[in-house]
Amino acid sequence: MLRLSLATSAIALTIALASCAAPKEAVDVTTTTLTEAPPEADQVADATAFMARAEQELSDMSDEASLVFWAQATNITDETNAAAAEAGAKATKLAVSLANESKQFDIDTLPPELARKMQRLRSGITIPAPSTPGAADELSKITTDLDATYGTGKFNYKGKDLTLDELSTIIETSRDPEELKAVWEGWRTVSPPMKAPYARMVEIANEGAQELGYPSLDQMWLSNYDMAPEQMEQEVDRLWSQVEPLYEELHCYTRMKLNEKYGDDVQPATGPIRADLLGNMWAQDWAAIYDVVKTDTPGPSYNLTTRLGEKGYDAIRMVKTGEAFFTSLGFAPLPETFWERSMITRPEDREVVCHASAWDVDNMDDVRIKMCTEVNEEDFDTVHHELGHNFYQRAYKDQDFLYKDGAHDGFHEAIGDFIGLSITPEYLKQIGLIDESEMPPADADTALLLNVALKKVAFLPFALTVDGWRWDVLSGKTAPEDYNDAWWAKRLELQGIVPPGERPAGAFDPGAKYHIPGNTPYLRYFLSYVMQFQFHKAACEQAGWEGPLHRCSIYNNKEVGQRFNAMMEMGASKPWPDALESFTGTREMDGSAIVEYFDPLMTYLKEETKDQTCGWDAPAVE
Ligand code: X8Z
Ligand code: ZN
Repeated sequence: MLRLSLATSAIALTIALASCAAPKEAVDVTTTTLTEAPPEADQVADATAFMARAEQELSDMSDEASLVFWAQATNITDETNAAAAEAGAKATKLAVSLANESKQFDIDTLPPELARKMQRLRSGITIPAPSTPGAADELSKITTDLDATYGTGKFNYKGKDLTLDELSTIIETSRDPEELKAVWEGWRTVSPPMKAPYARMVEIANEGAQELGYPSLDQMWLSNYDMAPEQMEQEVDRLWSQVEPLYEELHCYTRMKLNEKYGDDVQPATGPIRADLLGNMWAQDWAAIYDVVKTDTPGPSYNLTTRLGEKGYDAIRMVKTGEAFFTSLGFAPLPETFWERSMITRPEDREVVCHASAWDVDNMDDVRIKMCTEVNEEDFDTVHHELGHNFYQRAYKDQDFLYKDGAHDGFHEAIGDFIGLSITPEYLKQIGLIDESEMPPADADTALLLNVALKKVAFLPFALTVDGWRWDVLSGKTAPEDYNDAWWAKRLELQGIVPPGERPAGAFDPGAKYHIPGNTPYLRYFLSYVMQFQFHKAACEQAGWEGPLHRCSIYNNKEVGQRFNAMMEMGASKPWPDALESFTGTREMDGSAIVEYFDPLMTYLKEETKDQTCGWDAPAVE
């Protein structure tokens, strides 16, 4: 599958095809019969032949381009950038020309199988170019340059050029507000040069989307969910309204603790939170400030980051441990080539795109990860996340090319994180990372849950911010001169956070987050963070678990593994509600599982914040 977004590569071309919604008038194939009028036999025969050729050509192109993209992402040089730009342009041209060719067939008269593939062919290009001569080349050059600018970005701090990993470590560990502000602002000096090319890219890609029959690219992205784009937006609103109260409570509690630590001058007790105090470069995961916000209740006596080090774990052992979780569920081990070809740690001798990704280079067996793994809890989670992509890719490898993909992109992101939710104290004991004597007692549950909430609940509005901002940019609602203000308006509205100081003219802060220059749609992570709890709850029920959800681990459970694999094997061959139903018994995405998971924590937080003025009074953003 030429799915060159994050699940496979950093270059912004996804011929990932994920839906059944028609470009202008979306059709929900879960409820609509596409074959009411018997199609002309000739049309079907022609469409079948066209599709066979299209899948073959895309598959060949994918094999070729993936290797070029891998070479660039694991060794950024002028040459590899040029080769990647060329391969990207070639792949875009092919994808666009096939999508345009497919217009000769009337989707509504084709048999459902063929209609589904035809639809995926049309809506699945992440950054489409119009067929105007030169457009695909210009677009590909821009996306490759954006990617390389981000990948090689550095900031000179105290006389040393620091990479994003090094700057991130300071944001995670420093408790000096001046240092935090300097480093936070420093990383954002990397992105202003991206602003003009980004605006040009939006212009070209929108022309591409329009040529394919969509009003703008945001609508094309939203057409990849087996329903009309407007309906999908409503779904997102519905899910957010389910989980928003969780976030508001966590925000209120965290702000209170930050105010206690830093005082009113640094973090006032009311209003938004200062973004650089939250332990993450983008304030998307707050687990690094656990020590600052921890509860007064008893907590676990161990720290997973420290423990991994004490037990002699290195990056490879972390990945082996992740693999062992999957094999404990009945999945076949990773192939030898995974170990030979993956990039598991940052190479010393060259520039690489460090942002973690998982690749399916030949759409068959050549799966790999690319990570700059460090021995800590965060990367232990990320290892499971990335392996989730690889095991999904292997599970659907026998599907037709256009179905070698997630049921929707949120499924792809949720597989590994769902496994990660089973990294419980009991599991850590089973694999020897902690002793029986260190098993946290029941009264440590609040503290354990807070640690997970700082990763998972804090993330939800961030994910909506990224694509909320981007949809407005792509639809033309936000003009280039307003990019940065619109970004901070969304950050304030949804996350209740503000920058540590005034932003300079020319700032392009969205560009300092990988997925903006990398052109990876971000709604997928919001969906994943909701659905991974749905998967977890369903799995724990299948396992007959009766305790609290956060203590449940499905490690070693072959029955759950078999049912999970059955969903994974489907790939994108059926509308996503079918896949969801096969594992969870429900056809709807639903936030009630994450709400249930954190229920004991929310009771605690509400009590702790009862004297606070929660919320941050942001003016609503239209
Ligand atoms: O980009 C990723 C993965 C690769 S798909 C490492 N994630 C998002 C991010 O880092 O912003 C996982 C969580 C959200
Ligand atoms: Zn991912």
